[in-house]
Amino acid sequence: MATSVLDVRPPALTSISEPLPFFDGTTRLYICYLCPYAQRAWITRNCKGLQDKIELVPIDLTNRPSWYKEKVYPLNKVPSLEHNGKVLGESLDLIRYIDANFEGPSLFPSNPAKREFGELMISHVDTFTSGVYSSYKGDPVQQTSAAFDYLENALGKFDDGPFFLGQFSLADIAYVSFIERIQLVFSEFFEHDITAGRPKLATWIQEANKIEGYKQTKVDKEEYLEAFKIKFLA
Ligand SMILES: N[C@@H](CCC(=O)N[C@@H](CS)C(=O)NCC(=O)O)C(=O)O
Repeated sequence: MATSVLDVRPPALTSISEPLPFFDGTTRLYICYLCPYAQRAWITRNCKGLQDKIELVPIDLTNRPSWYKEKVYPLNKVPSLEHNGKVLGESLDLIRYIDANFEGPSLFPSNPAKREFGELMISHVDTFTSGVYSSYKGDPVQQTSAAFDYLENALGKFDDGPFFLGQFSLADIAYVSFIERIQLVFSEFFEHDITAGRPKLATWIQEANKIEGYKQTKVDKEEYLEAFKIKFLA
């Protein structure tokens, strides 16, 4: 996996930032540093070694440039990818698109059993995240126990590596930015370690943290927790 390029985080563009020269042949990935959906596409770009091929364009979603909605992505969300004269969105579609349409190591195995399980895990991720997010209004530790046990169990499916399909893949990328945030929130606000009694999940997180292409995308803890407080606990 391509890992070694050091990525400097460019400053986020705001409402006073000049429009970019859109559709000039540059491939651009629009993200927000706090957004777990955008982070999926960013990790995929890094892990394929596309730092020089896909320019990272961070947007400040709290003060976004009006040209983003008008000229780039009418849905006004991140992530979006400007590529070959088109703009594509939806993080789970984008990670597949980046994997399939750019050079670099494949992030989805060819083995049919692994592909099938990978599809299953990717199709489950929205159920997982919405279950966890909705638990924040109730008793998160108790209400999410089965959801984390499901992941622990899934991590036992293949034994040729610590990830869902053995090696790090799109299936892990679908989850990792969310688990990162959920782990922070559970530890900070609910004094709970989501990996307690779940050794495979603990190893998965530990091993993901060794992947440079992911490490470079990790959210700023203080900034995220502050934003979380405003959104979920206010
Ligand atoms: N389903 C979309 C969700 C993207 C999304 O909701 N992104 C948030 C930031 S985390 C966003 O852009 N929100 C801006 C808005 O809704 O105005 C995906 O997977 O890409």
